[in-house]
Amino acid sequence: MRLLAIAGGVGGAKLALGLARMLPPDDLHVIVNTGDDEVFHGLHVSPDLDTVTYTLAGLANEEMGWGLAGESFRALEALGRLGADTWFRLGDLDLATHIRRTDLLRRGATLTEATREIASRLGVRHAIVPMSDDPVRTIALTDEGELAFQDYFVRRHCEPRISGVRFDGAERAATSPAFTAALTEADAIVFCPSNPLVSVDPILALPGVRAAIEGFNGPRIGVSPIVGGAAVKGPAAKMMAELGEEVSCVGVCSTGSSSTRWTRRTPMPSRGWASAPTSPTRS
Ligand code: FO1
Repeated sequence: MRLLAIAGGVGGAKLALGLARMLPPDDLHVIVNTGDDEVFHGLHVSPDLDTVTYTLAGLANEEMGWGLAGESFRALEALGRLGADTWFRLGDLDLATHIRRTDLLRRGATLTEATREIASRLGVRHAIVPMSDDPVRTIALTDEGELAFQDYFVRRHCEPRISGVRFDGAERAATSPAFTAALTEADAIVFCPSNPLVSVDPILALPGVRAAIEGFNGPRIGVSPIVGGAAVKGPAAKMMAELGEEVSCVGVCSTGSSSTRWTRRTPMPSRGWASAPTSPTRS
């Protein structure tokens, strides 16, 4: 059974880990959102790719929900002393990943190749695949104006009220070759319990993805990140409420098709959404 899993950060990583424990490496492709990617201190940071990679490698920092276990922040403190912005907390160990990724990209590697190299060096055997090798940037439209995703999510703690979400570059971006191949070869598609608005939707916004999923013949299974009217973790419920979506697994299903509030709405052709089990990480 070849499975294609669509994932964002923590929620996606947790289900991907469970799937990786059950499936041989050739049978699982985890397609990961890169709309959250950002450049900090000149380094290309791919938060969701790293969360999935660290989780599958058994190296994730479970208390923070991002980065590596046993992390320290001495380099960041030093950067702060030198006048750099430090609201996005890059750990000392995590920095190695961003330095290595940036160097690989600078030498001509694609994001897919850089991700494969880093994941394989960290001992991950299943395929972790960026949704695209082209830049796509998630922008939150808020009552404080347009905010780049990490600005909204980390610097402003998701406090501004959102009226929409946009994926800059999505219409020009191509799906990564491994994503394209997995879409045609998969026997089943699983939507991980990731934020439908800013983790799943950027992937669906890439040209051809929605049509490929609509035309897919196998099972399409969604695991809802909303349980009992609240997000298992993160700001999904707040964001959905602000956009007028029903905060439930039904709402997740419909937001999963509205990549922005001004694009057409096509119901996701899912054959049923399961609720994620409640977890100690519920916020
Ligand atoms: N999330 C935070 O809430 N605060 C941070 O300072 C922070 C730093 C960070 C550094 C590297 C990384 O890969 C992720 C990081 N995250 C941080 C998580 C990230 O902002 C989000 O969880 C994802 O973009 C949403 O999936």
